[in-house]
Parts: sequence; structure tokens; C-alpha cells
Amino acid sequence: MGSNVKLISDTDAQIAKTLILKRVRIETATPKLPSPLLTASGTLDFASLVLVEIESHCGVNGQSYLFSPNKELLPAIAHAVSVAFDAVKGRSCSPELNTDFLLDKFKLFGGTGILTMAFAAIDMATWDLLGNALHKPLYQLLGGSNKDIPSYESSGLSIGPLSQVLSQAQDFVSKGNTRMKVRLGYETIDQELNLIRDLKDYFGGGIEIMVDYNQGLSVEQAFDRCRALDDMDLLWIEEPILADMLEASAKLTTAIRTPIQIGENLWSLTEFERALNLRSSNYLMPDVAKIGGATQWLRAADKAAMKGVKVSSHLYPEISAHLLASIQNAHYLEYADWTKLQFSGHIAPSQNGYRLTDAWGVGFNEKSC
Ligand code: SMN
Ligand code: MG
Repeated sequence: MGSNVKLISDTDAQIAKTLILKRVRIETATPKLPSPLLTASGTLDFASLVLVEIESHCGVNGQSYLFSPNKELLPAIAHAVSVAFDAVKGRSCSPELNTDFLLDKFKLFGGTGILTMAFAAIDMATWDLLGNALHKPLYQLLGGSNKDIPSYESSGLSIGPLSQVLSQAQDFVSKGNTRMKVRLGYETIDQELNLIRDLKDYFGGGIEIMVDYNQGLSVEQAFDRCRALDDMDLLWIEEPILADMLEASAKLTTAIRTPIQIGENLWSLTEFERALNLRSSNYLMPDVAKIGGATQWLRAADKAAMKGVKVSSHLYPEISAHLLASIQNAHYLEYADWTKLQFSGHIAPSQNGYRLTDAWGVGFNEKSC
């Protein structure tokens, strides 16, 4: 296991070794979404969250959370976090070492799924803890310098009537956020073409759109629909087919002019590399929880950089903004507002950008330090 990528300075790594992980607090929360999100693969009514706080022996804390589309799974996810923490309790606050340790220790069970997300929760909370201990924002700890991250709005634009999509788009545009993701998976391609045309016409071409099929199409449908969308000047077409059909996705990527985007359902660095090597998409957007944490996300981004592939984030805007600020091949931050009531330090984008502050760590809570 492990990786050659060096994420922090030797001095910071030495200090990390002196911080010992002592206790974890795990809670769940299910804030209701202002309006349900309808996707091609199901409806989301709640932002179901597992909230994690890790305390070090000297009293410095670090936070993270995991998002689950299914609230019924929260107890299982919370339990997995508790099991993963027990394995690293008493070790130092070295996210990279602990992530490799956990991947190795649970090899017999096997990674991916809830367990990988649990590792991610430990990894993300310990990065936050380290930033809090070193009095540095995470992006600075990671050697980043860019505070302004280009973003797109993803808080809504559900599958639904044009009037609803239009009114959400108007709301985004009123804050200067003219880049946005529209969920597709309507019954007919004509409905989809009309929707995008109507949206563009309404704003006089002043908006940029990417679309997300949430794995809703068969391969045959995907070729038909993506070809039909090819003249719509879209920023990308996301997850048209099942996420693990990487070979078919590579064929689609070759056949379609519009960039294909995948990555939120790649569950390991190996899977991510497979997608890269097969050229399964033009862009990649790993999910910081599903890929196994901030450490694994940054390692994945580095692999993508070596192939000249741009990387966006998936959900988790708070920590993802720091990660994008720390890499050379950053594309867009996906912004969904589902955790805005949860954390006082939560930042909403404006003018198509998300501006990081100087708060320590991830900055979940304003003046938390
Ligand atoms: C998505 C994923 C998970 C829950 C809701 C929406 C979507 C996205 O695929 O990319 O935002
Ligand atoms: Mg998506």
C-alpha cells in the first residue's frame, strides 16, 4: 500500500506524530432538503449525515461527516466508523499512515462500501484535527495557495417540470452562479433537449450547463441520447451508464464530442486508475468519502494530473474546496447546499466561485479555533 505522493512538509508530519488519537464522537443528523432531489436513480428527501468528531490526547478536535442517500443506513455507517476508529485509537494523527494502516488491516473483509466510507471519515477528521493543531487552513497544510475555487451549483435542478427547473436556475443566477448541473433521465430525449434549449433561451445563453444521468441509461440509450445532446454545448455529460461499466464508458467517450464525466462511484484508487488507463471519461470527479478519504482523493488527483485529466469534486464542498485548492489539475467544485445549516463555517458560492477563509483545518465552525 501507500503512495509516493508527499502531501505535507516533513516538519508538519513530525508534529502530527506527536498527536495521539484518543476519542471519537459519532452522531447522525437528517436535515430535510428544502425541496426533494429527483434523479434518474431515485429521490433524495433528506441529507442523511453521520457526524464524526475525533479528539486528540491534548484536546484538539477534528470533524468530518459522511453523506448517505439512504437514511436507513446511517446506523450501519456510524457503526463502521466506530469500528474503524477503534483500530486507530492510540495511534498518531497521521492521516496518510492511518489510511494505509486501515486499508491493510481490513483487507480480509475487503474495502469498498460502508467500510471505505468509514476509513474516509477517520481520514477527513484527522486532516481537520491536524489543521486545527497546526493553526493552518487545510489547503495551506497541503501546500495549496489558491483561495478562489471555480464552482457550479448542484443544489437542485431535479428532474421535474420546466417551471420548477427554471425557478431554481433563476435563484442561482440571482447570486451570480451561472454554472449549474441539470439532472436528466426524462422519459424521452425530446423532453431533455427541449428543457436545455428552454433554459438556455431564457437566460439568453448566459448560463453554462452540465447534465447528470445518475447511471440511468442502458449503453444503447446512452449512445442515442449523448449523440442527440452533442450539439447542446454542455460542459459535460455525467454518469450516463452504470458506474462500473468502464469499458463501455470508454467507447462512449470516444464516440461523443461532449466531455464525459464519471468518478463519484469509483471506490478505490485502483478503480480510479483503471478508469484513467481505459480513458473511460474525459474528466473525473472522485467523491472524497467513496474513494476512501482526502488522502486517497489527493493521490487519485495526482494520478489524473499525470495523464493530463482535470478533476472536480463530488458533494462535500467544505473539505473538497481545500483539496481542489491544493492540486494543479483542479476543475470545478460541486456545490450542494445540503449541509449549510449543519456547520456555522459553511460557505455558499457566489459568482461561480467558492472562497476559502483562513479558518484552521476544514473550517467547519466559524471561529472554532
Ligand atoms: C448525486 C449523487 C448523490 C446524491 C445526490 C446527487 C449526483 C451528483 O450524482 O453528482 O450530484
Ligand atoms: Mg453525479
